[in-house]
Amino acid sequence: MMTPTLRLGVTGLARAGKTVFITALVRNLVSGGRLPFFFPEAEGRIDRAYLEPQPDDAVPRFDYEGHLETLGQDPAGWPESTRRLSQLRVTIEYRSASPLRRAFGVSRLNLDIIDYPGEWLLDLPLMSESYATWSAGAIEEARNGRRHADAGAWLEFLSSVDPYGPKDEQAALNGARLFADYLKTSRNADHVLHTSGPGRFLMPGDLEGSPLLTFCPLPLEPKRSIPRNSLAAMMARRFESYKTHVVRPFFRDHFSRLDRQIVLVDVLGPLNEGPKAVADLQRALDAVLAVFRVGGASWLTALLGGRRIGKLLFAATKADHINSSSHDRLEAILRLITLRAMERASAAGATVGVEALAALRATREGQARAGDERLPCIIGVPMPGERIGRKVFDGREEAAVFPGDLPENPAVALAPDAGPVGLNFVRFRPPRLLPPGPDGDEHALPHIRLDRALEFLLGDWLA
Ligand SMILES: Nc1nc2c(ncn2[C@@H]2O[C@H](COP(=O)(O)OP(=O)(O)OP(=O)(O)O)[C@@H](O)[C@H]2O)c(=O)[nH]1
Ligand SMILES: [Mg+2]
Repeated sequence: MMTPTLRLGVTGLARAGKTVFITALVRNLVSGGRLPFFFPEAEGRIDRAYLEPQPDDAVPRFDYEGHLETLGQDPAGWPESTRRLSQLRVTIEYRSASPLRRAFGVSRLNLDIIDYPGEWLLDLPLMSESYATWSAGAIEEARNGRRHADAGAWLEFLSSVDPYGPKDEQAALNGARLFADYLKTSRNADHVLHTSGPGRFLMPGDLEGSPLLTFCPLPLEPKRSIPRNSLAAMMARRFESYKTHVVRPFFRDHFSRLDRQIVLVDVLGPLNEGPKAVADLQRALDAVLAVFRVGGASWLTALLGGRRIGKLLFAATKADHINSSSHDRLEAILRLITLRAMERASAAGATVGVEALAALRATREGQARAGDERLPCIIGVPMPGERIGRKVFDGREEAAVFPGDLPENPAVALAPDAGPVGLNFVRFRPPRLLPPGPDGDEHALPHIRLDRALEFLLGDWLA
């Protein structure tokens, strides 16, 4: 009999925690982990799990070993931001929980996952946009968005060209370069920013220098028709080519046939930045998630065909940055941010879950004395250059941090007139990976609720 394949979509904007999540998931399956709430493992029904060659020869393999090596260095480091697409297949050999199926012996399941730069996800909503609507939105964002200060040179360029004038390759090249510079500068200045892309302008991958990226938005007059051979006509054609040759295949090949999806969201970074950053996150996620075929049909999957996602888990990542007493509040805020997508999915018949997790737990909880009081804090090694108050950390010293409290009422996090939540948000070093014990057994990696996520996503398949 053929081994069934489960395609798990790990969805998340840039820096959401996809690569770390996938690495931790594979390591916990392949080398065994402490997973009390992942029942197939806890009940001892998983015989073994191993990496198989990835199914698509044209797609590079996920660099699992490389990422583990980075985590295992002394001092330990996090994997770099992802620059290209990669894929992996884990085969799980297990014994079913049902006596009848167990009688047939060991069962197998292939788990297929892809990893990709989070920036590319921003492209998916472009599929439903015309050049004119996209231009209007992007120009509005450049004029009035959070990073309008970075858009000066590009906006100046826009005021110097006539979209309805004759096409001009040099103008297209200049415009595209200034637009890309603006997107990159704002992104570098503000790591929690989610622009409306295009994603390849931020992370070109193998399209670096490609003519497919030689376009930018232009200010168009709503009812005026675009003459053939004008600059606007040329830009619009290239925008359409980008959709046809870049975005559509990316979606069709990797997202249109998912069985399960986990949406990873870094809520804490934007929360710390303030309500505008949270609103940006919400807008970007909402646009991206509208594309997926969850439960029923979406306009895009209706067009391209594909499977439907039956189970969808929303996960707030990096929960080890706050005390466990705040995890419920973090979940409540994520619920509110993704409310629309969640309601759409439930209404279409998908099973939806929400969870705060840390795929790789970098801190432990403790108490610190402040006068007579004992306050709950988290303890870890801040990355070099991180600061709390005036103290700058060297990357080796351990510190006890009061992370601060999340608001009890999640709506406060999204209220436009509220201030930032005021978290002490410090990047911590990943935990030390200890070498295998004398019997060759690998040490389990620390995590928060990764086992519950696995149970939600895989448990029923392995039952
Ligand atoms: N403390 C902690 N930090 C985490 C965890 N997961 C991710 N991070 C942090 O978040 C950063 C980004 O994680 P990645 O897994 O690289 O994020 P990504 O979604 O793959 O990002 P792109 O490749 O840029 O799209 C890491 O470098 C860590 O600093 C976690 O479980 N705990
Ligand atoms: Mg990554």
